[in-house]
Amino acid sequence: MTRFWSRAAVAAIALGIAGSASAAGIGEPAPWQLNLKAPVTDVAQRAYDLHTMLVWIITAISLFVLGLLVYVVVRFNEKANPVPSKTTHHTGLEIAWTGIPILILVVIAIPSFSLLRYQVEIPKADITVKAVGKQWLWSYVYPADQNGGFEFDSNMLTKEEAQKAGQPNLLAVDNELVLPAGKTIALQVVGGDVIHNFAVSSFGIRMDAIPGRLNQTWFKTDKEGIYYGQCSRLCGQNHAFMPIAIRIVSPEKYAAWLQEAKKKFASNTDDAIKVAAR
Ligand SMILES: [Cu+2]
Repeated sequence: MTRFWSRAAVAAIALGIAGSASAAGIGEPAPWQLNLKAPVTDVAQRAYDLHTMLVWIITAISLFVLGLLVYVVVRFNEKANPVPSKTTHHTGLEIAWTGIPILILVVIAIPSFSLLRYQVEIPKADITVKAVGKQWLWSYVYPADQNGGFEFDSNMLTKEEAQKAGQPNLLAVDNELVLPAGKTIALQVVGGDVIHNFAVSSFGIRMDAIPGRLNQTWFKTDKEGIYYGQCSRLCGQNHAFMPIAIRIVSPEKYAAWLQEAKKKFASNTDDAIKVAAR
């Protein structure tokens, strides 16, 4: 899918809803937004392109069928065509209306399977972190062998707190998942109680968090910023209030943050809990 076509699609949508542009950051939804969020990983970009291609195919098919209907109504109504033809078979036409849809499906399937493979095959990771979905918050675990060795909870901010922080209501959290730009991140996702789902559309990731099963996905982005996501599996009363906020920073800032976080969340480690329980 070329950039031209995806731009053309965006332009077509923009014409339909003039004035939809917003000052919102790239990692969050905008008022009156119709298109997907701006993709910032290769996976998200490829998903975006596949989506754009499908929109064009669907549009072409819909217009073609609409054209045929209009033609039939005008050309073959009782007045225009009082003596209808008794034709029942047309071999050429039957081959065409079987063969062409098959070809269209093949054209869709090739990039679709290729993207699926790209998403599922996790490349060698620079950093591995774990997200645990709980009713109704996310906990993040940074393994000890990667200069981490701590975990913390990430709770949604109240409306007032979010406003104060200059962040979007219902998406801002107290402790963000901080990760460096330009590194391949392997993300393990698991459920702590019921099934949740870790979904961040700017990254093109959406992974079920299932109790007792360790799922894995990955992402890599060069764009620093905050990217918001939400739990995307109905998990109970406060399902809508367990947002995900990922802050992508430079590797230097990440190293500094790790040092700080280690101290800040030291009391959350397993060792500390074991000591406290003694
Ligand atoms: Cu949930």
